[in-house]
Amino acid sequence: MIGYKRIAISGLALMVMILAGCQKESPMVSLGLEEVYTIARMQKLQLSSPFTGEGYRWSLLLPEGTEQTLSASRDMLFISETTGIHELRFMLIDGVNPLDFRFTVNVVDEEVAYSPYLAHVYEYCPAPGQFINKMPWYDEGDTAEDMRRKAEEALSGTNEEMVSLGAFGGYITFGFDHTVVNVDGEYDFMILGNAFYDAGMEDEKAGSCEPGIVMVSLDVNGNGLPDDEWYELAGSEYASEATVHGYSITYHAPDLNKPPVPDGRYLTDTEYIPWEDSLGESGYVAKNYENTQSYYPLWLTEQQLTFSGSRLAPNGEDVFGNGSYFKLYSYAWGYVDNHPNTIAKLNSFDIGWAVDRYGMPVRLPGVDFIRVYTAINQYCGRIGETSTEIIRAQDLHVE
Ligand SMILES: [Ca+2]
Ligand SMILES: [Ca+2]
Ligand SMILES: [Ca+2]
Repeated sequence: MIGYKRIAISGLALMVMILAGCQKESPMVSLGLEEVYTIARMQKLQLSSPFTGEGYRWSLLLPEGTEQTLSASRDMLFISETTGIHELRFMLIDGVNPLDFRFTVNVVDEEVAYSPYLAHVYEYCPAPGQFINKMPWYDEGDTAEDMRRKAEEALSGTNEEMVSLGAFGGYITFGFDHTVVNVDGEYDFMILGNAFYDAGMEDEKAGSCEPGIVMVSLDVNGNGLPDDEWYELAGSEYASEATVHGYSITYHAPDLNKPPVPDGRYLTDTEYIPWEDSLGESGYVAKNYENTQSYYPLWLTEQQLTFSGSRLAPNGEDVFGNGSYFKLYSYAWGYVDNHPNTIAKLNSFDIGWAVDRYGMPVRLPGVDFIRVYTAINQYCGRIGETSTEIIRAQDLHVE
């Protein structure tokens, strides 16, 4: 593992460094930046100006003599998908003590070859659903950590065992053994689900399409945990008036003493798991004859679960009007479990789609954490609640 030198300087440390610099008569030591950094590809080099100033500019010096600005803030994060030598420049804009410093970042191959496939599941937090406690399988006594590990085993590498996220809001957070680089103008990673078009519905692109929204995050604080800012990847419906941003929903654990209310056809209890949402609506995740286990995550002690995010409009059509056959239409692009896995492009994602909470585009050099959540709150008769499933995730820049 090739590390990088991270510059994080407290007032005291800075004083010590300046003193050391005086003794060695080396102005670069007092500056707190190195002349040469060596990092592995797809690893982050995070630098910070050791001094405050009126302005900052970090840039990449391009071979043709031009400069590409990387950051205009005190901090700069550099990452490269490919190996090679990069010349960088840091300018501290200040009327009293300006600085203009050039340095080199040498990007080399990793020592142990990266895997292109999902390596870690950080959180598995499904909403209630007919495949919860089955995908992955819950054994009595399992904890949240056991279920996280089971989800990780199911999805790691090319295992391709299905993991269900349940009804609206249920999510999973995962990552790779490296940072996924945002290559400009290219898809960066792919996530596969279990969507399909019904026979004869290829032109309509409808069948079992259960879109999940993707969020991404960069490990800015460098602690290896997904506790940094999250950004939504804005898919085709992001700006639609039918999309509800800032939506939230609360599900309640089923009352085991309540007499079930069957519909006499597909459902053993139409009033199984109650929910209410931020729009003032309420309803139930019903229970069906086919899946008889608990639909509420059995490893949790909480009696209610709240999820929030952007909600896409319902996409199902009750073809015969009796709940026997629902056709779920796909959305155009930018969602998981929304088009068949055979169409790689429509299951691929560009970090360049990231937006902040205000909907403003964000330029991320790469991402360490990816989250997928079920984006529709919908119940479809015989086939039950709409839930996103995933089976694999893959970095498209690693062979
Ligand atoms: Ca990209
Ligand atoms: Ca973090
Ligand atoms: Ca699905």
